[in-house]
Amino acid sequence: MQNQQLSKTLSYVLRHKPEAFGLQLDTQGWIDVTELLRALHAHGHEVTPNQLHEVVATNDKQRFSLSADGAKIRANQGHSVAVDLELTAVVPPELLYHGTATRFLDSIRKDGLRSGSRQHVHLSADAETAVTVGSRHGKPVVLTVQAGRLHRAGGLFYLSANGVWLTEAVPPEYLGVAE
Ligand code: HQG
Repeated sequence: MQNQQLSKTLSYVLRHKPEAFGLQLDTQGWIDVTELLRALHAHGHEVTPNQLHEVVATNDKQRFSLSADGAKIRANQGHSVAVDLELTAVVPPELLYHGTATRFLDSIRKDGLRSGSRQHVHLSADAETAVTVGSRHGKPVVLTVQAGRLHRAGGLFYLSANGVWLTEAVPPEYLGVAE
């Protein structure tokens, strides 16, 4: 399997559907590396520990982490299965960004940002990243999120191990359209 394909498979297994490979994440989202490689092998994918390490190290968004002893692997964010990433709530910057597609704007103006199938709403620290995120869904548009104000009102913010800001939901009154 090519590295990019392996990265996609890892996202699928570690964020969304471990059971598709007969696997189960632990409470914190970890899977035993040996078990993972065995399960991939059982599904016809030959992946060596070296290739796995290379994909973790070189992944463009640093999507995955290995445990300190290298025995376990997990996704840093993006889960739809319930996991506890043991993130500590932190004070966000005053302004964060959310990239989305223009076709979602009416609904977002009405309901705010919802996490949908994922555990969190994903926010970006800069507008450029948000454009890339939004482009995945169609014609991109970047929304500003008044994160500081929402935090002072009791909203909880987390920073994933790979620099993605996470929060539970953003009500419409905290949103604007970036210039
Ligand atoms: C939209 C990628 C209608 C939301 C990225 C988004 C990110 C609403 C879509 C990570 C809505 C969900 C997550 C509402 C939100 N009405 N649409 N009320 N509230 N939406 O893929 O943020 O490459 O689940 O704007 O870089 O696009 O996978 O979330 O367009 O970090 O590592 O519903 O995935 O990272 O889409 O992306 P997604 P996202 P990876």
